[in-house]
Amino acid sequence: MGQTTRQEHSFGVGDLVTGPGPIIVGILNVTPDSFSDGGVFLNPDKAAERAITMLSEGARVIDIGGESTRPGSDPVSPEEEISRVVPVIRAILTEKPDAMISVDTYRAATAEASLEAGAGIVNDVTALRGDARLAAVVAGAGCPVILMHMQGEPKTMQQNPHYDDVVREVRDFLAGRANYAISMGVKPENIILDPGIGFGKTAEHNLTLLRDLDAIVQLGFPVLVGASRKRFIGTLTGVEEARERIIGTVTATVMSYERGATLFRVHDVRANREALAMAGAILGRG
Ligand code: HH2
Repeated sequence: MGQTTRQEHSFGVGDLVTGPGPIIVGILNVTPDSFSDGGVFLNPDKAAERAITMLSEGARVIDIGGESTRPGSDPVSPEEEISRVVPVIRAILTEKPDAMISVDTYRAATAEASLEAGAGIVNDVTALRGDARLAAVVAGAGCPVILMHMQGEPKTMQQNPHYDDVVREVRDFLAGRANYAISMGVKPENIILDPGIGFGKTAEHNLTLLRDLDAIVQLGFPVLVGASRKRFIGTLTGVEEARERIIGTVTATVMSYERGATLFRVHDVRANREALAMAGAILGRG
């Protein structure tokens, strides 16, 4: 498949989480319709430029998505998704051969094409439920995988989210998906868990999950939080424009870090990095 790949996917989560400090995962949506940056990075060179800026600002991973999962969004075809993400992965690695790239997909075909092009992490918002083949792809590649909680599916998930006990249900779901991944041959040390902020959740559900995040941290896997610019931050802060929800985002990042999350999927890398540097120093984790 053309270009040489940068690594043999020998990379494990351990290499990330044992490094100094928290890990910033910079968001790069190569979509026409993402809620805060849709249509901005459709051109692969522009997308690569954005990735390189985020890396220079302190992102340790770039998470590339070719399909929006915003509430109400429609799926795209696998071919379309691959044609959006693979050229961007190639363009980034041409400029920055050591860049760690994660692909935000639930499709095995897209994950395979992305890993082949040099991505090193799979970020699956369906936690290996969306495509029966993905678990085998991830296990075979020996790469880290992010398993995220979602109630329902993007098209309808925000219509009437309901839980009896959101923390218990999300925790039990994630524990179950981690066990499933391990049963399919994924190494435990390659698993990252994510409560799925905004995925089939009211503002109250999101806040409860962030408040009680240690229940998920206690499962023993690294925890990623993706609150960046999301609707509930706009609602709580009164900031309507998604791109301006930086202060609310940074607050969620810092408070999640205090509760034990170690990976943060964000659009605004610099602000989150600076806040985490301060928080780490105050908490004595610097
Ligand atoms: N959130 C979004 C997409 N992917 N992956 C993980 N692991 N965690 C998240 O919270 C998460 C995610 C949605 O945000 P965004 O990518 O900014 O928007 P869109 O889905 O509209 O492309």
